[in-house]
Amino acid sequence: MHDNPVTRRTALKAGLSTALIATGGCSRSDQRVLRSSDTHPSGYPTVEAVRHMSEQLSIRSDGRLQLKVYPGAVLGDEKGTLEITVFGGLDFNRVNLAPLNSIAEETLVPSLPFMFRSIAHMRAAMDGAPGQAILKALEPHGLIGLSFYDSGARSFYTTSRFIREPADLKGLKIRVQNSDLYVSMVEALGGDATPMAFGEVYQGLLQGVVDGAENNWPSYESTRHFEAAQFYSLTRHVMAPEVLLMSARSWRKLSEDDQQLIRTCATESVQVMRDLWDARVEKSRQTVMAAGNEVYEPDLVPFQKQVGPVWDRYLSTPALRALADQIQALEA
Ligand code: GTR
Repeated sequence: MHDNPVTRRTALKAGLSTALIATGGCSRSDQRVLRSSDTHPSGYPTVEAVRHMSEQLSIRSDGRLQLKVYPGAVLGDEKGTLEITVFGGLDFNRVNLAPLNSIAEETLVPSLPFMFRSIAHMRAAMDGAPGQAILKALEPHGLIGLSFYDSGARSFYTTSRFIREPADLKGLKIRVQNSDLYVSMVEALGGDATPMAFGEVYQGLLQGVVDGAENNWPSYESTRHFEAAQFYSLTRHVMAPEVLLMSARSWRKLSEDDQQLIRTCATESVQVMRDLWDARVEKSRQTVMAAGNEVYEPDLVPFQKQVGPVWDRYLSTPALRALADQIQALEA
């Protein structure tokens, strides 16, 4: 369902007819209809933040710039839609940093386990010079980085037991995002890593294709993974943010004024997203706890120690090491 070509075609057609409806049935010659993909459903903070941006764009361009959001992975999973974005078949995309790891190596740095000491540290880094450098690094790869959104902290959940220490991952097949870094991370902690698209994880957990996965509170809750895998251990091992980006091909077709307007609206949507995010984390936690789930708070030090070699492997150049040092040195 998540990556169905028929649904995709229907959605693209729907986008076209919506554009006509929005203009009262006749297309305005100066109107640009832009499309944005998201793997999350309506109501999820990333989707609603881009919708907020879309409203602002429409208001401030007098209806000329229409940004249509396609939630729920109807246009495909993050890896597939990213490829389409690079080729200009999609204008905007909201993805996690993980699928960008194989495209721009700079994105590896904030994706590393235990890179950030807290959410405040992550926000300071991504709002500051390191974040700007990482967004800029996407450009040679056909992508314009617009802004970072929160993604909280990812923690492990399994169908059978709590992860109290790394040894508890032994013998467990853990779903990871499509990134070699996360395969290495789970292996360094002693588990078996299984890369899998987000939309397949729920069935994967039910059918025992995987024994567990890892994600933040809102994703654990919105996907109903919490019903399939009830043992949530707050390892908080990754705080990699989400990113909103544009296809460089679509970008180049816009006037400088429109580019600037898009940048402004994207930047403004960050605070909107953070407010939605903070509220959603709490709501999701309550939903999960109300279902009778329990959580375990492990000592993080053994986990941090065990992923040391992952840092050495992925901080493979002086420039990446310097970026990591810059982030670590930030006080927040
Ligand atoms: C979520 C993230 C998605 C996707 C998903 C996953 O937290 O918002 O963009 O990366 O995790 O695990 O695939």
